[in-house]
Amino acid sequence: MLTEDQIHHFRVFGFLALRQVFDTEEIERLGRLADEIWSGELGHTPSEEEHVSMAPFLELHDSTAELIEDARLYTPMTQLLGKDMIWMGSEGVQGTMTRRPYHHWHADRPGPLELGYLRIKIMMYLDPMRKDAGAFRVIPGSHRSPLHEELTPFQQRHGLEDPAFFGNRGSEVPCHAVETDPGDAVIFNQSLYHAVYGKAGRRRYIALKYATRPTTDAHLASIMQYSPDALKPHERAVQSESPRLRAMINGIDELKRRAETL
Ligand SMILES: O=C(O)CCC(=O)C(=O)O
Repeated sequence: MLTEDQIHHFRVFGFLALRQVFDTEEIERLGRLADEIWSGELGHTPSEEEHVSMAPFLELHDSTAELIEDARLYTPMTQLLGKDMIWMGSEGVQGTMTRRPYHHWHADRPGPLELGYLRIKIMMYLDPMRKDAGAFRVIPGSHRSPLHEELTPFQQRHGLEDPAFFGNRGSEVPCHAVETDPGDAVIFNQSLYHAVYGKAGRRRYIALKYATRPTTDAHLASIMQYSPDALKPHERAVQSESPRLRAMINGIDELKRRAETL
């Protein structure tokens, strides 16, 4: 359960670190299950240098799917997104999504139209992350106008090999590095500008995504633009008997039909 202070922190800065949500035994078990899923799906054990990115991920195994509705994550999500929130899918990544030692500054949901539709991603790093060794860096408050729009040049350049961000190297942009240990969870608004520098070692993470239930065509258009697969939830989620998961999936078919007519 989030406190009022934590809710304010999230609304104002666009992110929140929850410390030691899961204990060592739980996180080690999750790490073992994640390794098993990666190895099983790939048909081999990934080497330390190998980049692996799977979505959906938690949905691939009964034991990991439980995390989606674990009260320690689910309850904070309902506080921030409402009890009628929807499930947007999960990711399991070893390395970075860019397959590079860095992931330059970007927002997952950029642009002024996106600021009115709250989507949240939870990052759970299975290995310790430090500022210059793979930690999740954020520009606090960049999920809000006018800072968000002022950072548009970052979004335009983040795919380049060695871009300058207002004359700075990416790793020198003023920011807050959310250093984490396994068991911590980082919650962020997907319109927040974030980056990663200095991937070290295996760098494994699991991500969970939730969103406010869409109520307008603009919300649906945004989902279709950035994450159309979220409207096609994995069979394990669709077949689930769990009231929480069912509530998060409920009505998605209808939303998908509406979205397809836009
Ligand atoms: O690799 C990470 O820790 C961050 C991933 C990221 O930037 C994203 O999911 O948008």
